[in-house]
Amino acid sequence: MRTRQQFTAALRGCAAMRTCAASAWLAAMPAAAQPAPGIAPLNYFLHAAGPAAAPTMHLGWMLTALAVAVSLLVATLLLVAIARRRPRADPAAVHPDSGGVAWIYIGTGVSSIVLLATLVYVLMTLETVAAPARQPNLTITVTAYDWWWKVTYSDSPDPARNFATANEIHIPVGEPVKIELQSADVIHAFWVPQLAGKTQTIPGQINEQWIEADRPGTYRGQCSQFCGAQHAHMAFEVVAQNAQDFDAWRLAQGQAAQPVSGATAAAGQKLFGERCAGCHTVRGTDALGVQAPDLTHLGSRRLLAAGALANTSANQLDWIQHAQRIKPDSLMPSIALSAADAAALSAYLSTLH
Ligand code: HEC
Ligand SMILES: [Cu+2]
Repeated sequence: MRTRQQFTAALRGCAAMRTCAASAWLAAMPAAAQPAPGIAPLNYFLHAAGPAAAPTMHLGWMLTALAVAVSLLVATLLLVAIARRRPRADPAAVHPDSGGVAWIYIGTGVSSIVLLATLVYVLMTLETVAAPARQPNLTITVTAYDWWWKVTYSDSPDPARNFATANEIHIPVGEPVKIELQSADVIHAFWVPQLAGKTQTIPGQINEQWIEADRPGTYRGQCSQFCGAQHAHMAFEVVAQNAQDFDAWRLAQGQAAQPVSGATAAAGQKLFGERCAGCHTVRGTDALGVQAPDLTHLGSRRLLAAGALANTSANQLDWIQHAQRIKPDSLMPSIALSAADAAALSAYLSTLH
């Protein structure tokens, strides 16, 4: 709610000018998803949280410093040139050649050496982040869809630890993790700025990426290849946990949904079977749809609809009834529900934790 008010206040100026259609759209938006603590724009430029990201961040700093230094140097030389302009009395005067050409040689030489050194540094950085220092023990498959991420854990010999979830990737801290990237439709790109560079997901091809987090925390990820109307609402989170917490999470996610008890939740489950099961899976039930996020442990996720909303009961109902307003063109239809149906569905969804 706070976010919406801040946005609305910030946009009041342009709304008054009647030039800003976005303000009306924002006013119609439900409470926006709050970023996890510590997440701010440009955060990735100031903080790297793992060995696949730190070298590129340092490279970014170095290139920025170099660009600033060159700009300052050029500005200074320009000022000197202005100060030493031709005498006003004789604007056509040409100075006798007093070593000016030497400066061209010096400038070209220094620029070439600096550019070459930069090239070497860039290649060394690429080499450093190309592969982790040791072989990853965990492989996660991430499949990009318009406009959400399917996250599949399938590399355990124990089938209870294999499952699919959506938009939230958990990893053990301090371990390199291999990410296999696929796309179900168009080209997207997987990017967790604080953990690694971006890698495209291309239909019909498997790309690879590795990420590693030095410390526990939540790291924002974002699709970084324009993929259609809701490209901006195609976020996800990487949650890095200590080994024990990660294992507990993985075991819990592998469980099927608990049988429901109570008439309202049972009515909600029936409704789910009729209206939602064609697209969504709830493991342990007849709902086996594969074209949409697995909802078996919906309640365990922090955000809803690829980062569009905070995951609360109210937002779940709002999303189900107004998906096309919240994410226009999304492949989830807006579903009209009577008050009784909404209550039943909500009771059922709250059992999926
Ligand atoms: C035509 C297929 C389709 C139907 C029918 C459908 N959904 Fe969805 N649903 C989707 C898709 C696709 C998404 C992902 C949308 C996105 O984030 O862009 C989604 C997302 C969701 C999410 C957010 C999941 C997450 O992890 O963030 C919830 C909750 C949800 N649907 C509930 C329902 C319920 C409840 C019903 C039935 C009343 C339903 N859906 C019917 C396709 C469908
Ligand atoms: Cu995308």
